[in-house]
Amino acid sequence: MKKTLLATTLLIGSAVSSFAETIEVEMLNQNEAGDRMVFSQELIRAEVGDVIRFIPTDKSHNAQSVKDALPAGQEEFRGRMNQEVEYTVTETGLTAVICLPHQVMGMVALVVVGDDTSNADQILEARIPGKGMEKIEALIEEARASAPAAEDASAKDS
Ligand SMILES: [Cu+2]
Repeated sequence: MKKTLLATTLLIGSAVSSFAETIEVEMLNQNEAGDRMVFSQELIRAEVGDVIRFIPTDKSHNAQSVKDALPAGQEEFRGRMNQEVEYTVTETGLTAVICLPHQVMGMVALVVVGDDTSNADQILEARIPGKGMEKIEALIEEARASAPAAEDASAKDS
């Protein structure tokens, strides 16, 4: 019974996500878990048409894409220090997002659009230093592990 309810919730969830959304991500000196220099969301799931808004809640951060670490056809973006910036999603696939001064400390995020992880190898070849790339690798694993299995699960339960 519980499983059926969960499957129903997942179906409703995916139906809702077909409308364009604005996803807000904060740039933080510290999150609730105590991690320093982080984006409030690190695995950002989105759909084509969504807007991801990076908000300078704390000072001395920016948000930007990385050369060659985004889907073909997707426009790069580069927020200035302490400035809000919006990333309008036009393509499916993975995009790496960094804070330029803190990427080496792991201040990065991964945008996953349409559960499409087909450009993962391209992301892993991009130039992201230190802990930034370690976290990107972990986020890609997380994105793969939690991707389209939902459909199979609901089919089994019904
Ligand atoms: Cu930063």
